[in-house]
This record gives sequence, C-alpha cells and structure tokens, in this order.
Amino acid sequence: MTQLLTGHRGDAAPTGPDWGSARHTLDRAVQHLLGRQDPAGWWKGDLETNVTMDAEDLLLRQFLGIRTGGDTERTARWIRSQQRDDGSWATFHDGPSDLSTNIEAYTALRLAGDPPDAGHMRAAREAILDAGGIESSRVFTRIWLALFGQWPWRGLPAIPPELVLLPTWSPLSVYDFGCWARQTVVPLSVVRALRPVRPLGFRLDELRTYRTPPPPPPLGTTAGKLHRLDRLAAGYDHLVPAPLRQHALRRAAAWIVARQEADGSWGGIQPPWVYSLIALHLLGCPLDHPVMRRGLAGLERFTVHTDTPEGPARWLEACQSPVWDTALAVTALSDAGLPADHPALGQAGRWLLREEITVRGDWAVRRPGLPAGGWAFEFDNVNYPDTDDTAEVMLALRRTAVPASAALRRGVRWLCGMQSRDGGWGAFDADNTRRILADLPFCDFGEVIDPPSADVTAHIVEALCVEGLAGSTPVERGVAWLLRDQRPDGSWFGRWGVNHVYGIGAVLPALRAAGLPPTHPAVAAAVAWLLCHQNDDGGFGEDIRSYRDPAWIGRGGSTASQTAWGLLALHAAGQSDTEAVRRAVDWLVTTQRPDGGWDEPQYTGTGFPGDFSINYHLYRQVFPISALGRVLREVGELT
Ligand code: R04
Repeated sequence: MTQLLTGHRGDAAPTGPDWGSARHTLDRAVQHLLGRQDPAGWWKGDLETNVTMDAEDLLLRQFLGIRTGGDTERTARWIRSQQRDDGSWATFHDGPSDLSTNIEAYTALRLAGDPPDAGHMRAAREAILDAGGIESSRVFTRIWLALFGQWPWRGLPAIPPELVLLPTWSPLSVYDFGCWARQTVVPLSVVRALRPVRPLGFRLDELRTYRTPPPPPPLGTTAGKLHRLDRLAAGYDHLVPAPLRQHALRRAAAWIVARQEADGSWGGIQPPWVYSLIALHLLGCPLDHPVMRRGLAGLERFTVHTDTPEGPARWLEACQSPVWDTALAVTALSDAGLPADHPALGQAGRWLLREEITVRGDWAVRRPGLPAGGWAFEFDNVNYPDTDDTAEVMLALRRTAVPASAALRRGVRWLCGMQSRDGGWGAFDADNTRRILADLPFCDFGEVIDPPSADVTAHIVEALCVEGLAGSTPVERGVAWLLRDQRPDGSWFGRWGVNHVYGIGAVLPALRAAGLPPTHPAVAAAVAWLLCHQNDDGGFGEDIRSYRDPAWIGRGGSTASQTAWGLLALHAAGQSDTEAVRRAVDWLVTTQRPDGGWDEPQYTGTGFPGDFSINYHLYRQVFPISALGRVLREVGELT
C-alpha cells in the first residue's frame, strides 16, 4: 500500500499494482454488502440518532400507564451506556453536551429508579445546571415536563388547534409547515389545548435554576412581533368559544387518524408518532382502540435489542431507511460491476417496484392536479413519498434488468410536477418556503420548512437526465438553480448529509449527467475546494459542527462515507486519474476491516442541520463501493 502513496505522482496513468489492491478492497466490500441483503430483497442499516428517542419512549409509556419494568431497565441500560465521563449526553459521536438531551435522559433514569445522589446522576445534574437548567431547554423538552407537572403549561408557546381549520391558502396553514413539523404540530396543538398532567412519582426541582428567562426578542424584529402574538394567543386560548374549540379538536383527531400508516406509525418518524398517540388517547381513544394498538405495536418494530456489558438493552430507531438503503446498495453494486441481471439486483429491483406509492398524500395540497408516483424512505409510508428517494430509486431501477418503464414514467411525471417555483426541489413538498415560521416561539428546534436544497435538487437532476430529459426545461431550470446556489468558495451546502462534502458529492455527478464539461468554472471551483480540503491522510471528513461554526467547514477526521463522496465528486469532474483520487482510494484501502466493512462512529447523515444528526449504518458500505467502482472503471481496471 505504501506504493500507492509514494510510488506514483502526477497525472500519468498509474501502474497496475496500485489499483490491484483497490480492486481487492472493492471485492471484499461487495461480498460484505451482498451478505447483508434481506431474503426479501431489501437492505436496511440501523438508523442511529440519540437518547432522546429512548427517554421519550419511557415517558410515553409512563404517560399512557403502560411502562413495564423490563423495558424500563433495558432502556435505562442503553441510556447509561451512552453517558460520557463528564455526565453529559451528546446528539452525535464526540459531540458537545446537549442540555435538552441531558434533561430527558436524566428524567428517564430517575423513572428507572436511579437515585439523584448516585455519581452518574450528580454529574448529569451538574452538566444540566451549568447549561441553564430546565429554564433554558427547548420547547419539546418542556412539553414533556409539563405532561408530568414539572413545568407550567402557561410557560409554553401557544399552538391553537384551530390552525387545522385554516384554509390551505392562509398564512400559518398547517401545509406551510414541512411535513415532519406539520405532523408534530397538529397533535401537539391538541395536547397543548388540553393541558394534561400525569404523575411521574418524583419532582425535578433539582434541575431548575430559577433564573429569570432571557428577555423576548426586540419588537422591531419578526421574532419579537411573533413573540407578542404568542402572548396574545395565550389569552385567546381562554376566550375561544367552546363549540369552536370542540370542532377544532374533532377535526384534528380526524386529521391525525387519517394519516396513520399501515405499520402504525405517523410519517415513519418518532416525534409525530408519539405525540399522535398521546393526542388521540387524550381525545378519548382507549389503549385497546385499533389505532392505539397498531401504533404501539409498530413501535416494537423500530426497537433494536442489543447487549451491553451491564446486560441486555433496547434502543429506538427514530426512523427506518430500507427504501433509501436499497436504492443506494443497488447503485453501488452496479457501480462495482455486478451485471443488471444479477439475482441480488433482480430481487432488490422487484422489491423496490412493490414499494411504489400509488396514492396521493399531503403533497397533493400544493400540487392538486398531479397524479401519484414516487417512493418514500420507509417500509410503509404512503402519505409522505419524497423526491430524494424517488430519484435514487429511479437511478437504481435503471441498473437492474427488472422491467420498470411504467413506474419510471410515473416517477418522472411526479418529480417534474414537484419542482418548486424557483427551479429547485424540496424533499417532501413543493414551494414549502414560508421562512417566517422559523421565527415562531414554538419553533426553537430543527427545520420547520422544506425549501429546495442542493443535494435533493442534484439527485433529481441526475435521475431526470438518466431518463433522457437532459436539455428539458425542468432539468435546465434545476441546473440553473444549482449554479445559483453554489457558494462563493465553490462548495454546496449539504441539507440531508454532512455537509459541503455531501453537497459537492451530489451536485458534481448531476452536473456531469446534465452534460456540463469538467472545464466548466462551477466544476473547476468545486474541484479546487475539494483539493484544498482533502486531509493529509488522503481521506475527506467534515465535522457536524460545520453547520454552526464556519471554522469547521470542510474540516474533520476522515470517514469512509465522506471520503467516498469526495471521490464521487472528483470522478464526476473527470479527475479519476489524479494523485488526489489515488490518495483517497488508498485511505479506503488501508482503513477497510478484514470483514470488508468500514468503521464509522461519526454521524454523516443530517435530520436537521445543527440540531439533529443521523448515523446511517449502511453509508460506510454503499458509498465506498460506488466510489471505488466508478473510479476503477474510469481508469480501465474494471470491465
Ligand atoms: C437522506 C435523505 C433522504 N430524504 C428523505 C429523508 C428521510 C428522513 O427524514 C427525516 C428523518 C427524521 N428523523 N427524525 C425526524 C426526521 C425528520 C425527517 C424528526 C422529525 C421531527 C422532529 C424531530 C426529528 F424529515 Br420534531 C429520523 C431526504
């Protein structure tokens, strides 16, 4: 391997042995991935987030009165296993202490009976008080505490349930929220209106600082005006005529029930799921009601059982990614040279075809004339297909021998219909761009809208080009959007992956598919950015802190998925036969494990930039395979 690093410099063709070890690495990686396919045809890596999922799972069970000793102890073991030496929890590997996560984890451990004066609890409490205590935590955390009488309901922002009655064209319509926030806001508006309090069995006064809260934002700002509006809404809560409130609550209940998925989830993601269960229960659904039963049973399938040194433990996936993982795996194996009629690709292709969505969902509110089509992220999510999965599945289906032309035609039609006014694409909705929502006092965590992003737009441009639409108006407008969105430093922001390395890794393949030459100034600028952010060890890495602190942009320890994204971009820019590519390939070769996989404790997936990060456990496998496959083919080492 030292030969790879030292044996060859410059732009001439490399010698055989260099690429030989890369081929060997690729072969082992392919075998590893093939061994992880489910007999039904799909792939699914664990989707790892943070312990708020697990803490809230215990709080949900406590609220509903269904918490068992076994679940409690297993969840507590998991939460304890994730605590760091300083007593805190983070929301990603090696991340900073997160106040709200600390409070929720501490509360869950107290539910499990951990005494407040135990060493690990004292340490957690210190971390919490140092960061400002409950008073400084996010709205969601204080809602959980209010459910158990540990925070006053009047100390939380208003969310009138009458929102669900507003027409779709009015400002603050629930359809102005991104679908994940919409599905969270509707049930929470019910909970907020009913202000339930259930017993917890202890008090959390030790987490209070009793400091006066920071002053509201100045009236001159939008956020300041919305803060005043929020206080007015608190008064409105007492004035609203009872029949109107009753009508709103009934409409909210029907809205929620209509959106439960076949697997019992809401949107396939944890927050809407647990808040919908709580809201429906408050509105009179008993635990044995089919909706509640399906909802609670579904959570079991999102539960991962594992062993810790202290004994068996359980943790929850915030969401599941089988469609996404399967599409990426198919493309990767095809990049690695597997023939289109390989049985693994056939199995996967047929499974993907069965996952096509044939009914209209919330997206149809903004695109009333558009027929159904496309794919979602999860096993059983028909209400929220997304454009990103649709593009990746279409790219994958083209790599298989499975006849798919009708589904692909519907996919093209749906993607073209979902293009936003400005020429880009959001993930779940078109024209979901009302930025004022982020200034609502309620919205202090995560993204609440779904505007077009570069990574999603790039995937769709690439898919449409493969479907023969290069040069069409939707593609031309998409390419123009991408070129406008390029940052002055040559990179693109990564909305759903960390971060600019993900952005460039998505955009350069799209620009190549659209026919832009490697000499195009946008491509050259992106290549220059990559070359100057390549690590000394040859890999690429970008820390999650880059979302909040520009000093981290393009900087971080090398990871397999990010090194692969850098390689996919350099390959697309015609740089395969360069020293930079050989060094990055060498990083993948030397860091591969004997079993053909890679370690990747770092989170390289993004739920909400800066607020919610995801470790997709299959990213470390599929992206290196694609990258090695494409580069080796380009230099003539793969036939
Ligand atoms: C990788 C990109 C593919 N594509 C589809 C995205 C799918 C995953 O989207 C989400 C995942 C999420 N998790 N948790 C939340 C969430 C939202 C997503 C979440 C939702 C609400 C709150 C907190 C977290 F959109 Br409140 C795992 C783009």
